[in-house]
Amino acid sequence: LFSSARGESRIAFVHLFEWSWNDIGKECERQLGPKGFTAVQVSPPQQSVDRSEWWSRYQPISYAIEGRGGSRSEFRAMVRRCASAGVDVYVDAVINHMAALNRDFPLVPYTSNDFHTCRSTINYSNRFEVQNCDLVGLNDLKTESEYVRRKIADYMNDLIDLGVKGFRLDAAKHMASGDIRAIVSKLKRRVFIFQEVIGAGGEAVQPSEYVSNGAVTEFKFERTVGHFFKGRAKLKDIRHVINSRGWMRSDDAVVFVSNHDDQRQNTQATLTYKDIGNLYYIGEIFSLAYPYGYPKVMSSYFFEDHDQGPPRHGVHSGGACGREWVCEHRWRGISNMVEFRGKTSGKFFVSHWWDNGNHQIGFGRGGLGYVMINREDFATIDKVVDTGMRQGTYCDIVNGEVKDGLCDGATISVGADGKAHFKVGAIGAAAIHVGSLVRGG
Ligand code: AAO
Repeated sequence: LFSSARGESRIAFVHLFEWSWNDIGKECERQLGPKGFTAVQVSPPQQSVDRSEWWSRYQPISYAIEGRGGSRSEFRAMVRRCASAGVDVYVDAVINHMAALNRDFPLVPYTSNDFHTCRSTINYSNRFEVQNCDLVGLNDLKTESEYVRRKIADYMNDLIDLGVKGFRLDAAKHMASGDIRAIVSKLKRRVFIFQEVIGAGGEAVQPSEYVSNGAVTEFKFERTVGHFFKGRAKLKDIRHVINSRGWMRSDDAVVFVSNHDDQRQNTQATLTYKDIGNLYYIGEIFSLAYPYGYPKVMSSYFFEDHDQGPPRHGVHSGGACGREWVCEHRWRGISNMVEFRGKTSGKFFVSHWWDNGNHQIGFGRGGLGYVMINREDFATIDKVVDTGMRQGTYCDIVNGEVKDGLCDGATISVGADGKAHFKVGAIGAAAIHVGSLVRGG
């Protein structure tokens, strides 16, 4: 029913966490459209409890489009601007529960009858508890009820009317897969659905139950990238782990290096902008180069405290990127790798693998692109490898930018035999693709 995660045009998307609708509209025009981002995931747009913590957005009190992100008309304007720039908008849909208040939400309306009655802490080995008890005290909606399903579908259809093209279903594990199917079947147009289901061995509810409804988050990817790039295993072995037994099919998987929860609470296992050196950067470059899943780039704000809400000023009103907002998606190697992923999408497989037996790897994408990643702490890469690419001079898009057909930074020459010489410093990367050819051979 729903197209797979890697449909023709699903290249990569960005989560502009806590960005305002006005800022997102501008960013679609300035950055996301030109770099070929397929879509942007926006923070939950429905009315929620009025608190400063970022997580207040995950406590709905009604389905009106209003709150910290901006007004309904600003939301509509954002969707239009993004659409003109060729960028879809995905909404983070909080539909499993309402705020941790009394079970009475007159603005929907929901009354106590519309909620489950179990309020105990969830034991994840018990399916009933996962899907019927309150998640961290949040009032759990009776998603098996026709009335509740209709109210949720009305909310999502309202967003579809505003031009929204996809949804992240928050806390999907806490809704029965069949309930999600029933809600999705009420939607008026075909949209991209991806469900947040954190897979964990031994739990009663598993991600595989949800693939029939749409794509699903594959947290194994995040953990694997974290594990290898934090240096806990030889990077050369990462290709034997990704997409191995027990992983979701690539077409069903939404993947990321880090998300808004794990960058706060799981930093031992997850790479984030806070990792010292360029670890997050090269992890993200790897993820965008590696043909598995539909990648989402996390775009954060600087924070110290887990609960800390977003900067008071938006990106374009005094809270600039690099000062209050991290804006990982603008880092040259990350935004240019989105372009790389687009240009190489026709050859969605790994070719021309090279490694040094340790933490240096290189791989091609069937002649459309080649990437070198150096995760050694000290050793540089100084190596001639077979890239499988056509002869020519290419701009290294991690270390340069193509402007008017010229490269303003480092270039890589591929010979008639497909071989090229790479020099890459410790914790660094280089990448070329068919779109970065600056002089033919
Ligand atoms: C806030 C306060 C709470 C208060 C509550 C109500 O922080 O103290 O009780 O209000 O007043 C966000 C925040 C919450 C916040 C909430 C509402 O994160 O702190 O609560 O808004 O304002 C489970 C769910 C998963 C969920 C995750 C947080 O399955 O769906 O918990 N994520 C989404 C959003 C998230 C949001 C909500 C849902 C709620 O992304 O931002 O909450 O709308 C295991 C289980 C997972 C479970 C985690 C955490 O995971 O498998 O299912 O996620 O534990 O409990 C390794 C393990 C893995 C483990 C993971 C833990 O990876 O392998 O098994 O670590 O991180």
